[in-house]
Amino acid sequence: MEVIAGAPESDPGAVAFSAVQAGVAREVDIVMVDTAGRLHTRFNLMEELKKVNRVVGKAFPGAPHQVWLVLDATTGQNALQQARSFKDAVNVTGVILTKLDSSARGGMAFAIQRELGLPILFAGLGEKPEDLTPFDPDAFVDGILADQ
Ligand SMILES: Nc1nc2c(ncn2[C@@H]2O[C@H](COP(=O)(O)OP(=O)(O)OP(=O)(O)O)[C@@H](O)[C@H]2O)c(=O)[nH]1
Ligand SMILES: [Mg+2]
Repeated sequence: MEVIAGAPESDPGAVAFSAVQAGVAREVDIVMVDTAGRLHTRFNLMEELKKVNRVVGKAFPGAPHQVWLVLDATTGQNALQQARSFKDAVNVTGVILTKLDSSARGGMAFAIQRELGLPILFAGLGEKPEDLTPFDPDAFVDGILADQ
């Protein structure tokens, strides 16, 4: 895996653009753009995110093919409002729900699906890389019922 990073303070859109260009030139299968977390209420940062989304499509028509939103399960109900804003801004296609290990609020998984119509792709169950696991809805529901 190769990492393309910009200098500190460089424009995230420009970094994403050159990363996708490099990916096309090197004929890689996947380019992942990891954006910094931000509050959905910060106008400028949301505009910056939209720009990243736009420019990767200029570097490779049709990109981004997927947009994943990482949500912290300990955030509770407020996470839904956040998710709505991100979905409106950059057409989110899927969710990664982290910190399910430290939260009794797994109920958010149902709300994400019901109110946003977005699939949960991965669940975070701890701090190690292997704790990020494909989300298994059946096992998740069984786990909740077993806790009662
Ligand atoms: N217990 C637990 N800790 C997690 C989980 N996911 C992430 N963390 C921890 O949360 C902290 C922040 O994780 P990051 O992956 O840096 O979060 P991020 O969303 O990339 O943050 P920014 O890039 O700063 O926006 C780290 O200490 C992680 O180890 C999880 O599922 N469970
Ligand atoms: Mg990060």
